Amino acid sequence: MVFDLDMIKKHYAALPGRIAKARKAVNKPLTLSEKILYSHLHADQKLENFGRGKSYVDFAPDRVAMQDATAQMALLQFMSAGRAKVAVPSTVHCDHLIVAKVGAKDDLQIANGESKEVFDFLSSVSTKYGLGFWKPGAGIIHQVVLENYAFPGGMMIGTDSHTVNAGGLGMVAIGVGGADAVDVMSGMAWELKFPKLIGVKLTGKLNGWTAAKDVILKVAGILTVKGGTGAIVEYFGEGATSMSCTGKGTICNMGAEIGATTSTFGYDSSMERYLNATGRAEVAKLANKIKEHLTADPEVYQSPEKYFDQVIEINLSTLEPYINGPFTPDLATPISKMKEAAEKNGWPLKVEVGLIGSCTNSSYEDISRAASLAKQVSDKGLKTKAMFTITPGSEQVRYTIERDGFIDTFNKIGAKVFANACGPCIGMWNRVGADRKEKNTIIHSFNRNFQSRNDGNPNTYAFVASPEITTAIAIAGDLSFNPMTDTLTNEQGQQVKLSPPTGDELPKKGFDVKDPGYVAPAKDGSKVEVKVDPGSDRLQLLEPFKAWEGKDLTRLRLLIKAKGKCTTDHISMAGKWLKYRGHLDNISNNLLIGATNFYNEKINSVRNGLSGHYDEVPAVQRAYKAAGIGSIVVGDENYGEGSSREHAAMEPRHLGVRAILVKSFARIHETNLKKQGMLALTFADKADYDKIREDDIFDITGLMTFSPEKQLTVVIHHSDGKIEKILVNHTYNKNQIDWFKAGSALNAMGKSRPKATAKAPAKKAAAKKAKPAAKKKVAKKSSAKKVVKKSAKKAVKKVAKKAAKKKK
Ligand code: MIC
Ligand code: SF4
Repeated sequence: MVFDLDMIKKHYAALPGRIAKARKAVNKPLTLSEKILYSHLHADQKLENFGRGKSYVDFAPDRVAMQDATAQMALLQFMSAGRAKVAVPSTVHCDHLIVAKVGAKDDLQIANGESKEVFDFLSSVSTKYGLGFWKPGAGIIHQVVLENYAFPGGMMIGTDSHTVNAGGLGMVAIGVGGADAVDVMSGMAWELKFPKLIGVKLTGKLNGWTAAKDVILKVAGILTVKGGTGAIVEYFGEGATSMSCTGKGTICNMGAEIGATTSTFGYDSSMERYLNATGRAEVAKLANKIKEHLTADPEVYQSPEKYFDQVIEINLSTLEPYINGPFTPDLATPISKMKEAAEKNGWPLKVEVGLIGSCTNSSYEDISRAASLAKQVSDKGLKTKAMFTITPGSEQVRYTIERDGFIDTFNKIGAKVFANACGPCIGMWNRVGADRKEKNTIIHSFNRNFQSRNDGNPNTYAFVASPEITTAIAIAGDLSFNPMTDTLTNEQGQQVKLSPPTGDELPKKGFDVKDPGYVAPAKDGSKVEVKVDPGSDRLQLLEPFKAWEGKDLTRLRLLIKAKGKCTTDHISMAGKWLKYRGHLDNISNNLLIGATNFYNEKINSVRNGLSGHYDEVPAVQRAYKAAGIGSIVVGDENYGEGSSREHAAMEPRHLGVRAILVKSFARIHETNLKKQGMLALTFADKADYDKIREDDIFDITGLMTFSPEKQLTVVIHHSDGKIEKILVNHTYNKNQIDWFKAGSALNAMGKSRPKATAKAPAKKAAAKKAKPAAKKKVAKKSSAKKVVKKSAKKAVKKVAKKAAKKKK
């Protein structure tokens, strides 16, 4: 089945004309990224030669994808938009809420029970508002998108940072927070600062042990976790065209780990083969007709340095496999240097678990190549030393690899096949013994390896590698094993070598699947009821955030000065907390519980400025909130790196933090903060980070004349009576300043909480007492007893009136 073929046809018909106009405006040959961006300008956006890294531009993406953990918040916001249907094709994918423990069948059954309320909510919202719904077990969002929806030259956004995976099929696909998705689903423009462009020229050809994953592991080593910020990475060259489409997907996927806005590849025969194999020959045919518009103009790839802001060249013929980590995906070590690096740094050499799969690496090619190694275990009389797990990316891949005997091969080495879901990649892994917090090593073919991410144990040293290297190292049980040079001792005491992996790019007998797990929306959704139980601890309707009070912010306390890496996993942990992604108050109990306090180097232990005592971060912030005192969070470089989860912005907003002041931000998180009405500020002089003391009190001034490119001032009142003033930068444009003033982007749009659409009482907690947050079990059924503020009631009435007027 080909989804949304008419939309693709329409886009392709208009493409040559749009590109010609853009070329005229830019007045030089165009990169692929520019062709896609310029051909997706919003109808109200004037065409001009946009400044890369400067101009804010309004776009009209073709589609939206959301996964269950972020879709809850996105759809709760969308429901307030007052629309009967989504404005562009949109889908919801249930993949993040399935705990990997026993194996696919049992785990799925448990998740379907435990998260029934959430899945029911998502499926009823989907059917009501016209979104395609992929039920639990159907697969991981990005694999399902690649198999069904991605198309060359298209543009999409998704509420997950790895939406960028679709660049493997020649799209510009960008990860965003839920509020951005609401804009596009509501038919509004989607704003993005026009990206800079990084060109990566791939020469040579992958061979032997090297896989597509090694390209991005190497690029991550070159560019680091923030080197791609604000840029699109465009890959080209003979090395690009000789690679499989899913391999390209892997490279684009992990572009999220270098902070890139997205990555992409020009249309080529590998994409045509993939479209054909996944039942979309019609799309391939259409794409073939306008081929030259689905890649850069020839001059660009001939002299890339003239057209890209930065060019990197990698020779695939000589590229070595890499292993990145621990704790950060950009710490790249070529496999031949791993022994030395591990010994020098004290990384445990014994590997406990090897995990393959995830949205990054679960293509047929990946699995078949890994299986060719697993097969050698029995052929060569070996025994696998580490535990081994597989999380297939989609039911289509799982069904096909089972049919082709690969699952059997993996079973023979004692592997566990988990559900087609995120599982261990996002801490949904009930790993036996993880609570003992022992120092140990694991290796996986996922994309991220932040501390505690996979199993909640901060002492798990997680390394990222290709599925091939992950499998070889799991067989050896040794991080320093280099399959290209080292031998293993088999059961007979002989020294044997693993032969390089082999596999098929696509299944020879074609893909197959019985139930792909797709549910189409109702033709007429108007009668469908969306229920949110007011006593639920999983779902909570949203209350509009308060508008700015119209004056400078004063007497703010310091909640935390975070030291070093502070990713969204540190700000709003996943794992068991994924459960509360639809309930803002409950999930706020994980606010910054993973961040390190600069002053005592402890995690989740900060000074309460009112009592002088140390307590957990959410508890301290709730105390400030109860006392009506605002606060600020101070952070280091690339604050908010990683995920698109807007909870990391909504939680501090909900609990009364007013500003986040850091050395630098990751793109999605900075936008999420702006969207939720927070102040996202950066030190004009990074050394001022050192001026912040634990018991300081802050004023933020200049807000009365808050305007683009005009610095604000933070006045620091030290406890010894000394006062220092520091300048802080921001990147708000006029529109975004309006969001701040209105309290959030949603407020600024004149949208508010659902009334006509959702079946739930209008009442809801507006005020809560301070409570010992993280320790305490999230209160069940507490909402029913919550206090209802008059102002909240008024707001609801107002909205209801507005909605009624609109309907007329
Ligand atoms: C991740 O890989 O960190 C996630 C979980 O997929 C997130 C989304 C989320 O937090 O729900 C992401 O990458 O955006
Ligand atoms: Fe899921 Fe992991 Fe991919 Fe995020 S990176 S979508 S958690 S598989």
